[in-house]
Amino acid sequence: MSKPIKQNRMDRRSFIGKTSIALAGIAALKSQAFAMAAESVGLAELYKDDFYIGAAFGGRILMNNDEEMLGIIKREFNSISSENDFKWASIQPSDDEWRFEVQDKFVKFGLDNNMHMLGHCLVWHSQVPRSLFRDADGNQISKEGLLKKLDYHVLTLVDKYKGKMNAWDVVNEAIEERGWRNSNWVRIIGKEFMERAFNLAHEADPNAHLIYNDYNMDKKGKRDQVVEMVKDFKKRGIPIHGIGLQGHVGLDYPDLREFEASIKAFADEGMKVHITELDVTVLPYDWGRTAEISTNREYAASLNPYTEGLPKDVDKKLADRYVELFKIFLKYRDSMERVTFWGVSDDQSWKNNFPMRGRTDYPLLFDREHKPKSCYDAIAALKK
Ligand code: 9MR
Repeated sequence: MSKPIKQNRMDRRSFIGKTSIALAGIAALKSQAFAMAAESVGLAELYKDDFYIGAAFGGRILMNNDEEMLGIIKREFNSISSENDFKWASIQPSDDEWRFEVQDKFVKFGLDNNMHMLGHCLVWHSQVPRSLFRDADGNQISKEGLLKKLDYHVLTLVDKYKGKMNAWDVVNEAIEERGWRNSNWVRIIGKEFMERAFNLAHEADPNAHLIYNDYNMDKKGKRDQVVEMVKDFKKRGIPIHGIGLQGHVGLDYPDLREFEASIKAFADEGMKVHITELDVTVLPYDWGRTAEISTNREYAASLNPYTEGLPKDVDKKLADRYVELFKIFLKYRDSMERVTFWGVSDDQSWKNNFPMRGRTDYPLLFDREHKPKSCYDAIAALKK
């Protein structure tokens, strides 16, 4: 006996209702399964045809043999940067003293896990030993004296890891919007310290990929200065292979069209492009956006609003921001060599303490319990 139509309709409607609930359930399960699959596959695998996916991490993880973090790094990333240990003050704290313990562990970890490795950084104005710019009597060192120290540092370090370290940030943060940073390097040697560093690194390891790295690269002035330097280096045969855009960004800065314009400008010069220190702060600020290391601010609770967790709407904004960024990176995949996050999990990010100590920020892919966040899922989903 056929059912009355009304009944049928009712049935059908409730069937549709149930089906869509069931389908929504299946979709949720599927996306959960996707997320879990992505988590077990890892971002590096998902992006393997596009660019390296890297992470910077601190030496403590290696010294403590932190298996949980090392496990995440092995699963998710195929390029590694050391957050601090290759900086001049860490690796050569005085003229005749070198420290290689944690650095050797870093390189061994990279080799054992077949990872691309970045040495950060050979020459920077910051994180250098006090004695560097002084002579034996404590006076300002002469140009010749500093050139000797530069040669010794770069040749020793690049030679030691020759054939193992794939790439070096040869010079970090030397160019400003209106010209060269007035650092001790420029004051004592002149701006040719930079080409000297690139030449030395190339001499020590002709196969190493050599990078100039800087922050605020979206700024037109900086972009133009960097392009001018690259053109000049190319003309004079000074070995430079890549440009690193650090990528310490926020939810509302920089204008991503400007960031993209810089990626394009560097790629157009034949440079490989590296996003070297990516993180997205969600915290409010009342200072000029910057990664300038000398910036310091006193703690203000009003600028630390998410101590109890990240509200859903901000979490969504963060995921959307990461998606916008990754869409740009994928657009330039032919020139984009690597996208490296400046840390793995939120609890370990420098952003919690810069430029104001003691805040709770959420800039990275893994949360304080080391679980992948929505932004992780969003980046993974782009490759499905
Ligand atoms: O994240 C790094 C932090 O742990 C150090 O205290 C700081 C000073 O050495 O450097 C941070 O890393 C910087 C990087 O070396 C260069 N670009 C800006 C990064 C954030 O300050």
